Amino acid sequence: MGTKRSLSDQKGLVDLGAKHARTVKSGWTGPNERTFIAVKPDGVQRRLVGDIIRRFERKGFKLVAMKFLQASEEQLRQHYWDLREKPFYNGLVKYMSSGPVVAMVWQGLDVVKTSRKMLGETNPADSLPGTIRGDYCVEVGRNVIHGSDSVESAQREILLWFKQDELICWEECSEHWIYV
Ligand code: D4T
Repeated sequence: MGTKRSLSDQKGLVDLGAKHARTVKSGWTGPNERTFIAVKPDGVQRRLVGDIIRRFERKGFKLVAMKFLQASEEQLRQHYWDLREKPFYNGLVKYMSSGPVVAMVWQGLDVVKTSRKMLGETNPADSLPGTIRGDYCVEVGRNVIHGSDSVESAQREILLWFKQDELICWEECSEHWIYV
């Protein structure tokens, strides 16, 4: 790393430079596990952003990055590379690039697995009421939200959507009421 080490790295675990939130280093395991969540263009158009964020906040997960953007077809082709042979791939890329999305990184214990449960099944018809897709959508091609399906996918997707310095590691005051 040498001279490329960030200021917080050089200071050790805690960077006291931030005025209102202490920033801390984060790994990828335990309570520091991260996932990539995106409210898709239909979710944005249907004014679901606030509710979706509220669900993740109330669950106890920590927001570490968020941006509002219209992604390029190129970025979405990379994002959905594993699905490139599927018949719905081109339509999926077009729909995902057709309007703005809210891209987020959430952090917490088992956040990848738990987020997938909060989202529901890929097909909304298979999603239980109480899940995001179970409550807010009906068709697989307009299923309002994306969530990483594994820790490895999360790492790849976060790298694709965010620069390192856009991930804010901060110490939340309620942490000791969420984790023992
Ligand atoms: P994403 O990746 O959007 O969170 O969805 P899932 O992880 O739940 O499901 P996926 O990768 O299998 O599908 C990606 C994306 O493609 C759309 N889709 C899927 C579609 O339009 N038609 C289909 O038949 C399937 C299976 C919906 C989600």
